[in-house]
Amino acid sequence: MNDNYPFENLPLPYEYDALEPYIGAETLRLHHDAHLKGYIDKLNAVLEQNPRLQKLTLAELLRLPPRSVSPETALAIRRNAGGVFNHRLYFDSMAPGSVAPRGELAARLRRRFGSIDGFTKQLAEAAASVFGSGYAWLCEDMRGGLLIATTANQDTPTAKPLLCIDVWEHAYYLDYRNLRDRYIAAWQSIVNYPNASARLG
Ligand code: MN3
Repeated sequence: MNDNYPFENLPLPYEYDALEPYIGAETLRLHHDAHLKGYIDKLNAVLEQNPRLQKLTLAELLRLPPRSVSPETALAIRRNAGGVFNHRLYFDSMAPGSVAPRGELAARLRRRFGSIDGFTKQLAEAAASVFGSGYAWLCEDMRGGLLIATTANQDTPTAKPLLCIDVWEHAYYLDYRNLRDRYIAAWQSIVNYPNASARLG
């Protein structure tokens, strides 16, 4: 895992066309090779100017103590370390051919949301409700409870993320134009629940 400066754009764990017909190869290529690459390059540029931050992991960069850096640096890190973290998790939250949640994750989803369908419906509603650009997340709180969260821009939730859906228009516009609901519905067919399970505390 490349978790320190200099950050690299690691290859996707699947081919660009592997998520078709739900997400097209052109969308995925642009999203990974242009959008994520942009956040990586900008994060590296900020860290190049701030050598004392170069040893920090991505998670540590996202939890920098307030006022430990200038407001401009703090904002640039929040946007770009967030952009790297969020996109890595998003691409890791997908796989060709979703299988239903199993084991401990399935049990905890049922306990919290009543059923797996109840969870997917609430996640879809949360993703649809994001105003402008952002993400919807499944997270685990410090007591092990599951929750759904939304964030704006490249902000990252305070609870531990297990999976996320990117609802910035660049994630779906080529495939679905402005129809975010259609993208969200299609996305349910490519969710990587085994990866979400592996992140449970
Ligand atoms: Mn994106």
